[in-house]
Amino acid sequence: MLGLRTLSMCFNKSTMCFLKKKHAHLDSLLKKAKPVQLDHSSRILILSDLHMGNGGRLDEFRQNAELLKTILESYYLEQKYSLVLNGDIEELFKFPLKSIASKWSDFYELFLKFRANGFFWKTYGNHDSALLDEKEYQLRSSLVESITFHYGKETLLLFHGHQASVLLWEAYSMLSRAVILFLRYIAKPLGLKNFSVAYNSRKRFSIEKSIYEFSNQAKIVSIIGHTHRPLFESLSKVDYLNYRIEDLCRTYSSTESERRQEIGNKITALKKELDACYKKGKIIGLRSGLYNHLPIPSVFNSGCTIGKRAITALEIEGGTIRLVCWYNGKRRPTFIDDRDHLPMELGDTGYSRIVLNEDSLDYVFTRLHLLT
Ligand SMILES: [Mn+2]
Repeated sequence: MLGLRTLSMCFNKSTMCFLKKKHAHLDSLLKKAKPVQLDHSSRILILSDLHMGNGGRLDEFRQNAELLKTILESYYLEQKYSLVLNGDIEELFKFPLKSIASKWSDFYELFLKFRANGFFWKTYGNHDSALLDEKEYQLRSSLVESITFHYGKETLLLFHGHQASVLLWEAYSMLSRAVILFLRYIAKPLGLKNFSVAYNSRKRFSIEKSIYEFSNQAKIVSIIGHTHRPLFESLSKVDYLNYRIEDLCRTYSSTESERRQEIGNKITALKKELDACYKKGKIIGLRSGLYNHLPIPSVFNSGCTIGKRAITALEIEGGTIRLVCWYNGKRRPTFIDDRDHLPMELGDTGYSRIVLNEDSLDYVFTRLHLLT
């Protein structure tokens, strides 16, 4: 009995220690972040996980490169947005920087143009932290580990997200060179994909959860990338659909009969989309929900730009934060019809943007303070 109790106490103690250590990393990101002041005229685009390669078959960036270039040039630059690239921009696990920089040099020039609109910052992730050793790197003066946006008295912290995994973080700092060489010369020829955290849903969940706990404790909003899964107000797509359906069911019963058909149709469409998510989840091990209680809107994730059909991104415009999706009109993702917002076509480019979710920062922080 005593043995078991001692064992469990030791276990709890080491778990606590582990959590403390994990949060200490995140805390230091908050302390040493590059500060940026937001105001009512701020316009900021946040992208992450481009995973740029050498333009060859294994380059995951390639398929959406044209789409990304077009929207940066013809939309965000023109609309006076500043730019944050939130980590894993270069895929240095698979390709040497030289080959990436020579293939995509026009993107480097394009990124730097955003300085004229306000700023251009770039955080590093686990796949491109080796940039710190590159003296000749073209975007070196924009490279930081974390950024804070100051919105009135409130703080938003931007970082890639891999720092939440202590084991990963420590392993990388000790073994990074060996890991990089292994991945570049052994994993690449074999076409191994599974080494990336993006493909492991349990790891993904534990990283999101620890950033969620940290953010709630510090009463800040964290904006991350890394897991390749978009989050808005701490909710994944599955969580969001669940809430929407519940909400519509409630509305349905209190609505006069003429409008019920329309709401009923919407519920059916959302239900179909949700079922499709669960079906897919069987294969990729999708986990719904970070929590079983009231969600606190403290974690946002921009998703990635290497999606099969689309690019997701976060926009901040004045006091509003949005999750948006850009796609090629010919290869339209299936969910688009069920949303409240209508897609906007970008001139005659064939590309469209749709707002997946949007809220005011005042609401986000009010809810954060009321519920933590
Ligand atoms: Mn990453």
